[in-house]
Amino acid sequence: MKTDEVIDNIIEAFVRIDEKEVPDLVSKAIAEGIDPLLIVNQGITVGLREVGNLFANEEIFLPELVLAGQIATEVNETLKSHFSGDIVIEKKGLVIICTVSGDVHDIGKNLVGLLLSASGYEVVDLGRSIPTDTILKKVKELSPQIVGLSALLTITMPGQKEVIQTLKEAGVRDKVKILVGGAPVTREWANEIGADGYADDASSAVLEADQVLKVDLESAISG
Ligand code: B1M
Repeated sequence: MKTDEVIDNIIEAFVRIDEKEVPDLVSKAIAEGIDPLLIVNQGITVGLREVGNLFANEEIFLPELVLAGQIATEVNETLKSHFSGDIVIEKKGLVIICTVSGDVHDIGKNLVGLLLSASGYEVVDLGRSIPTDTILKKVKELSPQIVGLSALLTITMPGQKEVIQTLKEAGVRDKVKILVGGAPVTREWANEIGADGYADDASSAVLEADQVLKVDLESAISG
């Protein structure tokens, strides 16, 4: 079967919220040698977004949304081993990552953490719905190079801004780069709140992390 067809089948199985078919198709895709990144970015992510649209249009309801989330979490666990291990590297830096306060969505954040870790970052995942004070405490305690903040709800996006403000007030904002993302988050929003980087998917998050740290390195050299 062609890659496109396999990916389309995964999306369709997500839309049907088929808890047996999705994991089966993902395992099959892996066995056929399809790039796990493609499965994540074009299969699982797109499938879940379609599910989100059905929910928004009241064609499905909360129990189905919960089930779709569980299916994706399970499948991502299976994919984990296909990301880690094959690339090894000296550590590029420490990243603290979490979903902001009031927001329990963690599937995208987990994927971002997974790819950052597979590409050489040490990742400390604080979890989901993490209070701003906890993030500040961890920044002071661990001195990471990057803080990654995920938000999936429009009403929790201001939580990203609050973290930046809080780090500023505590005098640690300049010691760390802030990377933001999540479905409703845009580059414009990232600029508006004074984040250093933004990414719209997990692979771009790795590139963006590399980018913000390289810029830092260059300014250190020129300074
Ligand atoms: Co909810 N939910 N949800 N949900 N959910 C959305 C986000 C929604 C868009 C669905 C919809 O109505 N169309 C909508 C938000 C509307 C809005 O705010 N504008 C919504 C809603 C309303 C809700 C509830 C309020 C529903 C209710 O209770 N009535 C509730 C809120 C709970 C809360 O947080 N307080 C809720 C709950 C849930 C579940 C728990 C059932 C479940 C989450 C399970 C879990 O995460 N463990 C869930 C799900 C599954 C979704 C959808 C369908 C899928 C989200 C997802 O995992 N996508 C979602 C629909 C959508 O997003 N369009 C929806 C797949 C994932 C791989 O993509 O998370 O976008 P994503 O991550 C991507 C990028 O965004 C980026 O990279 C990731 C990988 O490619 N990225 C980053 C993410 N974080 C990043 C950080 C970075 C960089 C990139 O740097 C640090």
